[in-house]
Amino acid sequence: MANRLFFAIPVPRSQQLPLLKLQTQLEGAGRAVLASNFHITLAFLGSVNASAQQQLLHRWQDLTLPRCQLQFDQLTLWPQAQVLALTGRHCPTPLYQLAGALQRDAAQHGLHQSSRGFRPHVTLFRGATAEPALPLPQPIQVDCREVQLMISEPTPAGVSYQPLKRWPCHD
Ligand code: 2AM
Repeated sequence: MANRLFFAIPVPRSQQLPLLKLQTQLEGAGRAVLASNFHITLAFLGSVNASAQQQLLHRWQDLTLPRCQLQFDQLTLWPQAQVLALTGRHCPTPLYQLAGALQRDAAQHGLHQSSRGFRPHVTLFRGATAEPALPLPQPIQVDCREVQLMISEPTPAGVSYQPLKRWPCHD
């Protein structure tokens, strides 16, 4: 049995409100992502079988990331993916390095090969085709408190993300 996996930083519940407000202001831009699904993808792995999943968890058993913050100051439309996302120009170095290492590890072990480098973002809408109708009024901060290895499962009510393993960030 295989799982569709990705490494991500969840947006803490206490920081979801500004994102929900933005979705309301941008209503009609596409299919709004549920607040409980807000996250920053570090590395998408694709479909991973049980043996590869075990090896992956073994390789990353000592994954560490210091607590850090991301500032998002733009709304960006990626027309091909039909994604409207919150994006930022600056990324803490340890987060950038971790995402790169996770992406390289996936490619080296026959999992998904990312075609682009890490671009920190939180997807707000899927199925989006039009440029955002408003500039971001003010930057939005997201704290990186933990890294999660997530299972993505389709359900009749939409996609569901379940953490398979969590690594709390350290001080
Ligand atoms: P997103 O971060 O832009 O929303 C689970 O599907 C997560 O992995 C989603 O958050 C999604 O992107 C990301 N993802 C899905 N398919 C992908 C792909 N082919 N390449 C890179 N990331 C992907």
